Formats: sequence, C-alpha cells, structure tokens
Amino acid sequence: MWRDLLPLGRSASSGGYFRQPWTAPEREARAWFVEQAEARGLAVERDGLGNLVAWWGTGRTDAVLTGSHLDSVLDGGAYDGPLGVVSALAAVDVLRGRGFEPRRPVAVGAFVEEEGSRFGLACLGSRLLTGATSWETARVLRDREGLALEDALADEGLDGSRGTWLDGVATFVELHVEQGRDLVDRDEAVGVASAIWPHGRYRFDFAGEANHAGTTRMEDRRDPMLSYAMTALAANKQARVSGQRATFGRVDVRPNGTNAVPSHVTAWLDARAESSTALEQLLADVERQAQERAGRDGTSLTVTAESVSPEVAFDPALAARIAEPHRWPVIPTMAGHDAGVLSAAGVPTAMLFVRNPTGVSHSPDEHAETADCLAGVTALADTLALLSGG
Ligand code: HGY
Ligand code: MN
Ligand code: MN
Ligand code: MN
Repeated sequence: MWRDLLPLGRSASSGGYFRQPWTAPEREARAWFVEQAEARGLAVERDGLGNLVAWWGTGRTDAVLTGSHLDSVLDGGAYDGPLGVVSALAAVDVLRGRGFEPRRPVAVGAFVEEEGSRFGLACLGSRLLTGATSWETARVLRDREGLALEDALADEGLDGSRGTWLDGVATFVELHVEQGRDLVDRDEAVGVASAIWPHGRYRFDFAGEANHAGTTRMEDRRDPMLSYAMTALAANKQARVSGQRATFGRVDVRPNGTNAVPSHVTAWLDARAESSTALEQLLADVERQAQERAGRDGTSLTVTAESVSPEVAFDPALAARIAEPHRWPVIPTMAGHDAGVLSAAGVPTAMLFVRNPTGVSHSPDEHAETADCLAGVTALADTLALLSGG
C-alpha cells in the first residue's frame, strides 16, 4: 500500500515531494485513497473540495474518525500526512485480522490542503469542513499564479461544497510522524499529543524605489531588500531571546533583477510560540523593529496575518486514556495539524506520533523506520479498538 503512494509527486532530483492540492500528483494520491478504501469494502464519500472519508460499517453517527492529509509542502518529506492515512487503512486491516467488530462506526479520512502550501491558509480543507473558515472567505484565495481557489476547484470539477460527515463524528484520532526529536530523545517509538503551539503566517510587504544598482548613490537608495534583511535578522533574534520560533521561509522580489535595486520585497514569516500571548508579543516586537528599519531605509511596510492557528490543548482525559495503558509519553507539538482544527471545532480529538529518527520534517530528510511505523499502526489499531468499543 505504502509503495503505491510513495512515487506520487516525488522529485527525482531532491527526493522530496511536490504534492500541492488540486494538482496531478495530489489528485493521483486521492485516487489512490479511494482505490485502497474501496478495495477494503469501505464506503467512500467525497465533498466539493476534495476532502475524502471512507466508512467501515453502515452507521454514520457517533463515529470514530482517523486519518490525516495527502498533500505536502514544497519539497516535503514522505511521511508528513501520508503516514497517518496509510496507518489508518492498515489499522482497519489489523482490527479485521483480529476479528474485531466495532460497536461504533470507524471512518478513515483525508483532508485537502493541510499545508496551505498552495493557497496560503493552513488546514484549509479541515477549516472549511468544520466551518472555521467560510467558503466566501476561501473561494477568493489565490495561488502563486494568481488563480483563485474557486477556479482551481472548478478546473477539477469540484464546486467547493463542504462535506457534512463531521456531524456524525464523535472522536477524531490522527497519527502523524513526529516533526522533531522528542521521541528520539526519550527513546520511544510512539507518543501522544498534549497540545499544539499557536502559530501563524504573516506577509511582510516592503515597498522601496526601483533604481540602478550602480549609478544610484548609496545615500539615495530606498532599498526594500535591506529592510527585509534586517527584519529577518531581528525576527531570528527576537525568537531566540524569547524562547519561541520564527523564520522567513519565502521571499518574492520585484522585479528580481541582478543589476537593480528592487521596488518591492514580499516575505512570509512563520512564527510559533508556547502561548497566544507569547505569539502576539513576538509578532509585535518583530513588526515594531521592521517598521523602525523601514523608516530608516525610506521604505514602507505593511504586515498581513494570512493564516493564524490558535493554541490547541487536546482533551487531557482522552490523551491519558490512550497513553496510560501503554505508558506512551504525552508531548506538545509546534506543528499544526487537522487534529487541531477538529479539536478547536469541539470534536474530542487525540494525536499519536511516530518517532522520526532525523527529527527533520518539511524536507526530503524526514524519516520513520519501518519498525516504528508498524508500532504506530498497532498503536492506532489499539486506540481505535478502545474508542469504538468493540
Ligand atoms: O506547518 C505546520 O505546522 C504543519 O506541518 N502543517
Ligand atoms: Mn507539514
Ligand atoms: Mn502534517
Ligand atoms: Mn543598463
């Protein structure tokens, strides 16, 4: 099963994945999901966004949902998302192999655009499913080519209507590769999530004055690249001194010539913090320093929050009920997940993590050993059995 999914969207040069939503490799990955689910006799439902759910059993209420996402960041790893989907299908196989009959419906789901790598809003599919984001807001989001979400979906034959299956979901469990080294440091194969740090993506638009890179005296320049560069340094320092996390991962320069001072620099800050207050403080400190710098450089700056994910504290009783019998550690994550969106929407939610020996993610170097992946499948099967009351 895993081998069929692996090649979809994989770059021959970097070994990383380019599985942006509503593009060929991601479409193929969704088709793979439907094929795998139907081969198991699961009833598949699709919505007008590309979100998928596959039902085990006839019931559609009081269900236990598991799953994750199939899309990737640019040049991402093989496990972030797909491991949760493959493990969910494999956990159904394990339970059936045990002769287990759930007393509550069990469903496997795949959410679209979890990474927000095409339209900029993280967990877009699950936000629309839960109503956390309205279609009116989302439909006008544009990708890097300027294509609106509504048109990208129309090109796929999708109308943007959201599925209603979450109405019948009583509990959601997402298995995910760990994006960090906590389990490595603890020498544990499996962990349970306690919380997700609040985090956001903020667009910094610096405007200066295009000019000749040679004939323009230094004192006459209004160089947005300089303002951006000093802001990147300030963000890094601010995150370090405050114990939080921040990086500029994407920079667009206009006109992007090599012998001209640019007119505009747009840069996206990814900032994460241990609390909402700390995140607000981090953003305020970075923005203040950026504005001061822009003032000195004769450039202007506007900052726009494009995607903000609130702090998520998972249901501690549910986490303990899952973790304690196996003595799995309960640990926070700084990565956002669909589980965070469903939890914020009021669905009792838990996450299982599988050890990643490199600790690296959002990179081709992301990894999980087969033995740990199998331990994850067993852990998920045990958790589904516990929650679906067979
Ligand atoms: O960006 C994140 O935190 C997640 O991997 N989508
Ligand atoms: Mn990710
Ligand atoms: Mn993920
Ligand atoms: Mn010239």
